[in-house]
Amino acid sequence: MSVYQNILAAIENQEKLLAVLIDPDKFPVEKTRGFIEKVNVSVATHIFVGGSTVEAEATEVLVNEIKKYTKLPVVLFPGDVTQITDKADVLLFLSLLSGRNSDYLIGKHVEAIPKLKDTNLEVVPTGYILIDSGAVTAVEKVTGTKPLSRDDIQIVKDTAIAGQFLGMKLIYLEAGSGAKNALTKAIIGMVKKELKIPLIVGGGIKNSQQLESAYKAGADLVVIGTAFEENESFFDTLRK
Ligand code: 1GP
Repeated sequence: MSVYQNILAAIENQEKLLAVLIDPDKFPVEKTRGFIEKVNVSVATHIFVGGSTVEAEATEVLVNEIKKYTKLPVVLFPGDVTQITDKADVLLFLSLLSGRNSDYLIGKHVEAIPKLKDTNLEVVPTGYILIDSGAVTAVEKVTGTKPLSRDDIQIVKDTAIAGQFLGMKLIYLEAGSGAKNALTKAIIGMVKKELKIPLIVGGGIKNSQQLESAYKAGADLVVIGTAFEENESFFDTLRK
């Protein structure tokens, strides 16, 4: 079964999914084994790898290392074409639907094809929607786009549905890595109500209460990065 089919099956069984995000730019590769051992005994279901700015070979080195220690699917969540490696299981083929920079809507995708066409990587088209979290995020800086306002839920909702109509298989609502304010239940709930495809939520989720609240609001898969980077004992509260 593909990673995407597994996600659909989990949702069908009313299971909630949790991805641990590792940014190759910030994560010392020698810490991989100890870190992944903690991931393995936690409720995490996926490992996402990616960052806004990452050195050319760093992603592949890290993915190879992660793969030594876990059976969990490794999902590329790339900030750029250089982060694509066939050592991972699946690639989120992200379109930044909240922005109007054509590079991040189609340009980078065309650039990626020579790298992708001879691999067995599963490719999942994903609508990526950045929402204002009160501070300028790395995504905003790198892509030169503005996030959607969190007060305009209608636009957020319409953007997500437009992504679905364009054929995206996932929608990722993003508050930005290390966001001071995670997305509200209201935004998550309103988007989820209208969507027929799985909903990923991430950015600024730092504890189990916020995680539960995102699930209750309708997130199918939650992504957490910074909270694990800053405090690995967070895993202790998320044991299987
Ligand atoms: C960032 O949504 C992810 O792209 C995770 O955010 O690092 O704030 O957990 P955090």
